[in-house]
Amino acid sequence: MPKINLYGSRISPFVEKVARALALKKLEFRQVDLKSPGDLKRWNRVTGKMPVLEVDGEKVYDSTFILRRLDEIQPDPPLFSDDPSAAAAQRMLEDWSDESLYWYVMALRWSPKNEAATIRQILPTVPALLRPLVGLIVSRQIGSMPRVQGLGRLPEDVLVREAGLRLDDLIGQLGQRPFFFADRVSAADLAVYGELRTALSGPTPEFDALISERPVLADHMKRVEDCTG
Ligand SMILES: N[C@@H](CCC(=O)N[C@@H](CS)C(=O)NCC(=O)O)C(=O)O
Repeated sequence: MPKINLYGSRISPFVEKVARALALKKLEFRQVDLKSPGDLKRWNRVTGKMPVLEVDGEKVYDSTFILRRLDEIQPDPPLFSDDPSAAAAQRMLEDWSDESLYWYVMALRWSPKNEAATIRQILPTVPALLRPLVGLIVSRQIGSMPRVQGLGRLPEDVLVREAGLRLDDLIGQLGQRPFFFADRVSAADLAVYGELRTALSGPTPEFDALISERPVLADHMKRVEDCTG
């Protein structure tokens, strides 16, 4: 059994995605939580982002690269379909979830109405002495990202409406299948699950409402949980 450390907080959808992939493959791991912003650069000198996975001393960054590495370490069960066209669709959905859906979640987490709740959620993982400073740094560095990306500039009602339409598209892509493009869970399901879990983690009541209006998504999340412990 390889010795595996997962660096990062599970508030991050990407860390959650990796933790669920490890559980699916029944790989034991130690979770190392974020304690200060400096941890990110220490763990990952390339992008300074979490998650980072350490496997027998070898570090891999980026949830997508990590999942590919996990398929090499433990091929069973695979994280993509055996059917090449379904696997391509799963890779594209994984990428869309990481690179687009993520920003809807971020934009609502850092909206003027939700920013204080988001900071309160993040700070408990930081030592008390560092909290005032970290609050300021986090809101300047992370909170400004959705505005730079663009979605964070939309009026809140437009953002919520569009987020709902994206969730409807996910339901359309799921169709009658239990998982995206297949009958067994893939990296696409884990990526979407990570985003929806962060969206439901407290600071964004708008997502609570959007997802409770769409029970198909809650059912999908439950299926992912059932196979990832
Ligand atoms: N594409 C990356 C995204 C990772 C990412 O954006 N992580 C965020 C947390 S949700 C982070 O570390 N942000 C800190 C920063 O950007 O400084 C992945 O899939 O791992």
